[in-house]
Amino acid sequence: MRKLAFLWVMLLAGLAMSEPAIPDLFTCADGTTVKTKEQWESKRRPEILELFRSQCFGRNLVERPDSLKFTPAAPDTDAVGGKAIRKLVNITYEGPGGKGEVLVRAFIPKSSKPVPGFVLICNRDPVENINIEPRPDQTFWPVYRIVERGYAAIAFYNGDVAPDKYNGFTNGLYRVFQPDPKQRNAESGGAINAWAWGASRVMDWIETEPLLDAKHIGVVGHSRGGKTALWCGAQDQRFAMACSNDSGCSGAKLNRGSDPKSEHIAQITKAFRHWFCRNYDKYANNEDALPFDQHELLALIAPRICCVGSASLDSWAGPQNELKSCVLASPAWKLYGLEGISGTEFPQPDHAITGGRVNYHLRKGKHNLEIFDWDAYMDVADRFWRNAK
Ligand code: GTR
Repeated sequence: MRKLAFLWVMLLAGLAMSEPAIPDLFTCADGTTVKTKEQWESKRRPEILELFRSQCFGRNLVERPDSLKFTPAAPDTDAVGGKAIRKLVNITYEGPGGKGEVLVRAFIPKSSKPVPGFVLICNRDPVENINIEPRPDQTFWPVYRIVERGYAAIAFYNGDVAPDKYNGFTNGLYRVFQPDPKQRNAESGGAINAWAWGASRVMDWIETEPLLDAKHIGVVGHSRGGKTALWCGAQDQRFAMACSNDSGCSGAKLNRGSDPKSEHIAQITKAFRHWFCRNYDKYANNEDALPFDQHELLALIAPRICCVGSASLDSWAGPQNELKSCVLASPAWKLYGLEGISGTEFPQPDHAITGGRVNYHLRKGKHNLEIFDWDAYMDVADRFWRNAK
């Protein structure tokens, strides 16, 4: 009897210690296994996208609206000490609930050919961080640095698309396209989905701008903006690169894999109800029931470039589990004969794992977007886009 009890205790302890199974990237819903990029593209990729749509970020109210217009908000001017041209563009759209407007700020280095660049989804105070008159010392969006390195610095404020607060989905994009919030359901998109939609509308403008090289544009975001950059890059294959800075929970960080210091679905869905679709609530304290994990979000970016940046003092975002995601996502790049991440060992602060199309860096310091992070993303872009500049 005692022996039996001992065996039970051992078994339960073993179960508690074993890591919950992380969904396999290549196992389809019907149990078949992906072996080629054709199977990935036609079957598994759409399956994973659909899971993130229906269970996490939610669905779009509209795709590209017919009413979409781009209007200069001011005449173009010289900027960055004469090294760049500043363009301010209003993106407008209309729906049954009225009009919406997003202001794009673009600083494009003067060049004889179309310029590659980065779109920042700015989740911080726009006056402080994406001012139309940038200062040389600003770091969250270091326009001077980006321009000096030969890239266009493009940004918009996420709050122009949808507010970053829970107020019943009655403002921004929701008000324009679904004035009656009672029509929402468990799969209706939340704010992250709305902001990602906004970044795609910025790409719609970029495609019309002859000074920009639309084939070499990265989407960048920090924290909630980083989750958004991944979701945008996953869906919108026009972005050649997606950069997640300190995105953590529901961004690059695996949900499974023990990391008690990091944020989990229960915390994020409680504190930020407006970010996700209601179905996501089902997975609070119930991660094992999730039909996906975050490595699959990264894998949706293949074969394009994916960058994940963490900070050494940002345990809330779970740096180790962000790297694990990169490792588990990498087989998607292999299907294309390309290298995903080029190493698996957790780096020292201020070091990167770089070389393949999935790149990871660990900046020394706190939760923030800094010059070190931008340089890491631009180093990767230099490697792949040298001839584009
Ligand atoms: C935190 C949140 C994180 C992260 C961060 C941010 O409070 O828990 O998921 O997104 O905000 O966006 O700054």
